[in-house]
Amino acid sequence: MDYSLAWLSYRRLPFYEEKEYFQKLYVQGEDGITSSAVYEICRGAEEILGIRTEIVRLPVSVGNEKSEVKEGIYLFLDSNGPSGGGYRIFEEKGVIWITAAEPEGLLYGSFELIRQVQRERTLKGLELLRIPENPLRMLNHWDNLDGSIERGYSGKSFFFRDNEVLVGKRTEDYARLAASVGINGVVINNVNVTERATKLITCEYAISLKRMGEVFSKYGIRLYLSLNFAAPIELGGLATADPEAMEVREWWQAQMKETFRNIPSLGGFLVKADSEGRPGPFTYDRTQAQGANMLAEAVKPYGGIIIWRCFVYNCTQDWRDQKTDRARSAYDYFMPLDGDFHENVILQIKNGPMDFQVREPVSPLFGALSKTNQILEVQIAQEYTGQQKHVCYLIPQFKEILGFHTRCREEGDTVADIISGRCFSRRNCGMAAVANTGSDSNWTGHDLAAANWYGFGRLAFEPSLSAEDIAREWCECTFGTNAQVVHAVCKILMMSWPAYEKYTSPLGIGWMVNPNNHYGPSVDGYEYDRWGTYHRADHLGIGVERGKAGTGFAQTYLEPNASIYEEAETCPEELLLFFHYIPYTYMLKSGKTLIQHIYDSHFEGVEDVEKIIGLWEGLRELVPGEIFDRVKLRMEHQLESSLEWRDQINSYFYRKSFIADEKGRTIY
Ligand code: GCW
Repeated sequence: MDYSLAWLSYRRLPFYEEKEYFQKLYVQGEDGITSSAVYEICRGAEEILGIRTEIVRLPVSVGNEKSEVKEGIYLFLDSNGPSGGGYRIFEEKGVIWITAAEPEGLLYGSFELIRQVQRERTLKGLELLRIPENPLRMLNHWDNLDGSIERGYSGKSFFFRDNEVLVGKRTEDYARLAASVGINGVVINNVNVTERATKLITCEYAISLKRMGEVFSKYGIRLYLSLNFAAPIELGGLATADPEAMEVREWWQAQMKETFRNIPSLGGFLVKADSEGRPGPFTYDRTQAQGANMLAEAVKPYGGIIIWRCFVYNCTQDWRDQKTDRARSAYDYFMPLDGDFHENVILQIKNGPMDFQVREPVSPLFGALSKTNQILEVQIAQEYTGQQKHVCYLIPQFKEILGFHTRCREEGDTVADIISGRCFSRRNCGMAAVANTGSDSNWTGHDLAAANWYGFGRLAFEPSLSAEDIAREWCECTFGTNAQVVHAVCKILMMSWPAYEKYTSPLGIGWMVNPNNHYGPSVDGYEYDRWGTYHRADHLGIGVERGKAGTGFAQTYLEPNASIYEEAETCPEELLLFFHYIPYTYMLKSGKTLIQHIYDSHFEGVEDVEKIIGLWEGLRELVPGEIFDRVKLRMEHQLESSLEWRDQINSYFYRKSFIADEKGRTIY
């Protein structure tokens, strides 16, 4: 096999006192998902404990009678048990019960049980009740049919090669990994659907996609596709893709009938429309709701859903234009449509109003939209956060986003409350991450980037887990329970996002990356470009004025957030330059001027990378040599890159401001 199984690469435990449970596994039901649960327990027992588990099939009625119960593990479907993928695991008198209302719960419970063993936890007296908070927990792959991956940093696609769909062992292992952390939906192709990818909905790809759907289904994962809004023109030869035109509606209805017949397990579609050159309803003077609803009607007979992205903005802005604000656009386009979308439409909203920067405020759509299904979109592909060459554990960032109080009501108003459906009593909602995987042998390029994949799934399932807990879990599953390793790796992970933020663009301003590839520093790279991504630095100060005197973006938030962001004095400092133009001499709460903060944080960021390397160095004999070397190499590169960031940013602002570093350090 030319790839590892990441956190499912089991290590044999020489001593584990509670092996005996695994001698026998009692199971009811023979559906695909329950069979996967059985397989996972047996595989874990064999590889970790060296035990060949005997499987005992039970008639559906047995299991309730506790007197008949013998030692072992029971996978037990119980209509009164936790539903929605939830499960209960408990140990009682030598028996481990995994109970759930649906097979998905049994599968998640089985993975959890194996995780307990991997982490060398005792099973005696175990009592866990877990119910996933977010109904949809999705990965979005930006994989192209030729095998390339847009913003992919881990090799080629394992879904496509040379315009063919690949279904094989790796598909299955991918499904195992994704399901083990609770993922239940996967979009396999890029949201930018062009050329051949438009045909994924046709008969041409029916056989392989049907198989892929089946492989996924066995692991409780639904297959989704991205579609091209202009398909009626490109595939159907129509003159228009106007969502209100009868021939267009009929074309989609006929096509969807065929597509769902070909791929019965299909969950629906993800759509990027009217964004960065992609076609959409705006061409025909129709709203985003008219476009989405037309597709929703076509997929409705098959139980399909339409996930419609809100990443709609003017990408041909002039830098002199100080009024147009990309940050406002999703809000301005979608807020007036609240309540207009069909029940099987979900709006997918990027976490921030710009584009996955290291620091952004939360999108103001969260909390404002109250009559619309919503998915929060985050990016674990580290497009703007070091491209999986730098270690940057993003779960702490996601935790902050989920915990943000939108103020849409007194209590239960956080982003987590909204996207789970609790806040506005909705069912079609959840979380999606732009995936960070590829055909590299470790799946994610940087071995430590796997913590973001693992962590995203775990967090989407259980948002109350802390970033530290998730780091520890991932680390113990991946590297074992050696305290020194766990301590150092968790420390590295927890330091990494703040470190990246310190040595890149300051206080929420973002960008300052090289255009196109988005890697490495280029302070003015986007300043005079058309993408609406400015820092507005001059010789007196820096920042985009987004209060009332500027673009007014701060006012899109609900009170008191709007007032808090409106004034520089109350604006959280990590977002200061996102919301305000600030003089270099402005005094921050730390007692430092803005310019001194820029210098200091950039020196600190590099020092943090040095510390990270020191921590990793200490693990030379304690983690597999191949992984040690691979990570070390990337960290050395990260150090170089962070120095480049530090020096370019510091020189730029020194030269603009003419204010010297108080500490007299070298600034070129
Ligand atoms: O920021 C941009 C990325 C594009 C991406 C787009 C999006 C898939 O640079 O590569 O396109 O976001 O989210 O649609």
